[in-house]
Amino acid sequence: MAIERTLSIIKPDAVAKNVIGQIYTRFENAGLKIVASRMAQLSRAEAEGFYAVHRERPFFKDLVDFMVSGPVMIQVLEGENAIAKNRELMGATDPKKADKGTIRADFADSIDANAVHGSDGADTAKVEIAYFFPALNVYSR
Ligand code: RTP
Ligand code: MG
Repeated sequence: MAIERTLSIIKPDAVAKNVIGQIYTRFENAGLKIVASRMAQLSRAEAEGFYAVHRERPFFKDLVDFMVSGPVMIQVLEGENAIAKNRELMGATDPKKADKGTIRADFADSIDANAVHGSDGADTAKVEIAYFFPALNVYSR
């Protein structure tokens, strides 16, 4: 299986709940390495650019409002099958539908405040990693 990288964001609700460490532990226990990370307060322009694929969706404004409502923790995760593995750890978009023991089941309150983001495929992972991290700031080991 290929070693992959994926872009993960701990969203403002989970940062406010003080569970960054608990979520990082889940990544580590699943064999995913954190190879870049930084905390950021996203501007509206950054959040809109990041979620540009959803620009025409009815929830776009709520999504952007939420993503700029407080600091986020952004990281690159690296490991075997990292993209799918992270999506598995996250659980379904709507926490009410998320499997027991997933990050969203345990830490998310609603489909809007749903604790984490994870890239949904190899192409988006590449674009999303480049969006937040210049190559020199990602550390393989
Ligand atoms: P994400 O991109 O944040 O990792 O979440 P996802 O792949 O599971 O879901 P996606 O379809 O990409 O949607 C992005 C975010 O928009 C919000 N959303 N709201 N009200 C709604 O019907 C609705 N649908 C999506 C969610 O916060 C979702 O994480
Ligand atoms: Mg998505």
